[in-house]
Amino acid sequence: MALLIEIKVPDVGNVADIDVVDVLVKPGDQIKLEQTLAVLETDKASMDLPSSATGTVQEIFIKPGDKVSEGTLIATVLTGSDEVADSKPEPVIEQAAKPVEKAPEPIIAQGHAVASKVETRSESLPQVINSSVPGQIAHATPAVRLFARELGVDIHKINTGSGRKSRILKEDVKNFVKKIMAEGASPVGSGIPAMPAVDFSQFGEIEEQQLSKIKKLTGKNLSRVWLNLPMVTYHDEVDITEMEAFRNALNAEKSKDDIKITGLIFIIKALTAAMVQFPQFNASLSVDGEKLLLKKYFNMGIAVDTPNGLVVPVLRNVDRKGINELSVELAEKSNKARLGKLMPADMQGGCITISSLGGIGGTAFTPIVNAPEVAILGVTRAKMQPVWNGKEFIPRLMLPLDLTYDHRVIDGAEGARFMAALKQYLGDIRRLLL
Ligand code: CAO
Repeated sequence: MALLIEIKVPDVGNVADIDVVDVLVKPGDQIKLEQTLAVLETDKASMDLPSSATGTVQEIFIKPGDKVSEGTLIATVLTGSDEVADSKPEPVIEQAAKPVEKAPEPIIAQGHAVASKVETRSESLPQVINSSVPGQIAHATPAVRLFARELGVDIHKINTGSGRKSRILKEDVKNFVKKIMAEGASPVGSGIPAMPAVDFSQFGEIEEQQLSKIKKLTGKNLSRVWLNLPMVTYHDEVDITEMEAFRNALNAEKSKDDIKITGLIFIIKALTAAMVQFPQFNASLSVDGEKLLLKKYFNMGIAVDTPNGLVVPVLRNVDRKGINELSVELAEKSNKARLGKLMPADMQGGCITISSLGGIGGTAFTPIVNAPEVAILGVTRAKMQPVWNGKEFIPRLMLPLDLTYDHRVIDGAEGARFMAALKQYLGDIRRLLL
């Protein structure tokens, strides 16, 4: 024989005006014994209201936002007589949960069974219903939600919990953080919303191409630097007419098989001299941001464009090497880089980096500091320009330079002075002997 069961809020220990957080069923739904009908919440507890019968929901009398008390009618369920629970369902207790002192009793209202499951938490945060996955509703207790909040994790991003009925447990939050950290992204910190996924195929044909390992690693590192360092880029240009004449003269003396000297080698020497003069450019900031770690060695990273992406081999002790030796070493390292044969040691220990796009073109750009270094020098294409000498315009070869620095370490004036010194060395390379 079919019975109409009224399901009411049970005795929850003298608490009135309990918030209805969610209603999980609707009229017409087939529900099973113990299926959660609604989620209620006080400032100290979150409660699942499970059904005490199997049957069809006839009517729902509450909605989210309502306030209910003991005895409030929740729903009516049409059921066969043998489908009514005759024993008290077990309360759902999760990690960090404290059961109520007084266990909730099944309530018999108008001859029909109403059961309850109560969980009490010491925290006062509301329970989270994770609705980020359509068709799947996961819960997290206030304790877990508090834990997630303390770590800055948006609990809605955790799709499924490993607890009963897909509840999100502390362990799930920990695993989520571990996964994000392993992927190198910040789960929290920046609070920057993720880019939305776009289905480009709706606009036309597309092709998917895997990024190279180097590109993926570089991308992560650059994003990390971008988010951590307040960077400033200072632009200037230097007259390298004399330097270029000297370089051409040196190259003219070389035989066909000799390695030619490129302008970059002079830039390496001039940059080294400027770092000797301004030691704060040959330094790294301690992780706690309290100390400057000054380096007494001079190793220079050179950004090299390769088919697989950007790599930065390091030339060591550039202060102790001459123009010819550095030319050979740069040629060797950049060839090795292009063949993908650099060893990790070849790319470690840099003090500052040069990124030269001069062979390609450009008038200026804003390179990103290769942290924990504190500065990077960008170079674009030198070109002949009319320069006013007080009486007339004369053609001079002008080289654009872009100095990006970590503003936590380098002040604007220091950056400008450093650039002025660099220009002096490049403008008159005899000064490198001083
Ligand atoms: N202005 C004008 N011409 C320049 C120049 C400049 N600033 N820099 C280089 N050139 C010329 C060279 O003299 C050479 O000319 P010739 O062929 O007539 O001799 C030509 O451009 C090619 O030079 P190069 O690039 O082979 O040699 P390099 O020593 O200047 O640079 C290297 C070496 C390894 C830095 C470079 O090959 C390279 O890979 N650059 C790309 C770096 C990069 O991708 N940076 C982006 C980083 S993003 O942050």
